[in-house]
Amino acid sequence: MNRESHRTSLYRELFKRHQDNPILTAQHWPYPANTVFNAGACQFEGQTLLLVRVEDRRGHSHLTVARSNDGVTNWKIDAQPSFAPDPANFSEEAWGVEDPRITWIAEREEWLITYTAYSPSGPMVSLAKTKDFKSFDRMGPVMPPEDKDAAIFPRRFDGRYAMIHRPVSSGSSGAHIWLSFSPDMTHWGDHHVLLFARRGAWWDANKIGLSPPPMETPEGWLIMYHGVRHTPGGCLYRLGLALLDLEKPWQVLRRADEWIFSPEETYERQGDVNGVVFPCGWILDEATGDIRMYYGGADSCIALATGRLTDLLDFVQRSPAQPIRSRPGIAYND
Ligand code: BMA
Repeated sequence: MNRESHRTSLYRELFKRHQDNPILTAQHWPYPANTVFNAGACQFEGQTLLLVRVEDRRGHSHLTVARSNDGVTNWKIDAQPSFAPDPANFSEEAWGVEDPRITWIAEREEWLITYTAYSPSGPMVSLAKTKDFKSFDRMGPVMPPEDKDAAIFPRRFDGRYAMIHRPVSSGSSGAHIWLSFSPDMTHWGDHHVLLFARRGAWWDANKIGLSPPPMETPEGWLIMYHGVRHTPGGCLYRLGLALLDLEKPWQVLRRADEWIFSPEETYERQGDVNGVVFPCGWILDEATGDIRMYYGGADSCIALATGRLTDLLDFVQRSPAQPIRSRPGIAYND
């Protein structure tokens, strides 16, 4: 047992790494790639579908679909980029498209993809929709730079769509998670902070961002987010949990104090960017309550870890309650 697994074994393990990790690397790719990582995930036509961020050897990223029957093995990967940057028509994609999150919008019977469009003015949030993961209909950028780590809720609240995202401003004391609303998915407003980055020694001090899309559960919206800890040895990306009210998603009910997942294995600690676990997708099996979390390891591979919804809810429900907000727009910072 190495030092890292010894350290973990003292805590309750909410997500268990798959023994075949990493499950996808650039070596699996049907065309040249530098790295593959940070994939959106969903269950589509009976298969697990990953929308994988692929970085080429210019440093620019595009997205490519990979499908598997069991979500672990025998991935069928599109022979070419499935969603390549289109800078001629969408100049905000000049430096690539990154980190997709996928949401099924039942009332529209289509998948919504939020992704980072890397523009020369900085990263911004863009939207695209698809019904088949073959053709994609861009809806354009919806948040100016710098903004990323966005995902749409699968349903409306009082007639409005809601999106979580992470703007960064030079004048603020940190990079926090925000919530915004829209009547049409094009025009967004009513912006306010949902979760503040903590300060000082906390694992989620100064910079946080949403990881996979919010997951609807009977107890509320389950939120997984990453916290970025700056250390003399570089950054550490770790994951934590929060719970939002089902009908008032601006109300944070619970926020766990401790991280629940952290770079430990070699494929998480060493790569193009050391010390990163970065999930953009998780899939709940409604029948069993099992959750599969797909995450990028060290910006160099895709790995899988599984947990149980009941364990996650139990953990987050025992976490500190958060201040009551009577309406969106009111936020508190400690
Ligand atoms: C974040 C994002 C992720 C990346 C992470 C670590 O800012 O850009 O795509 O995995 O940094 O490099």
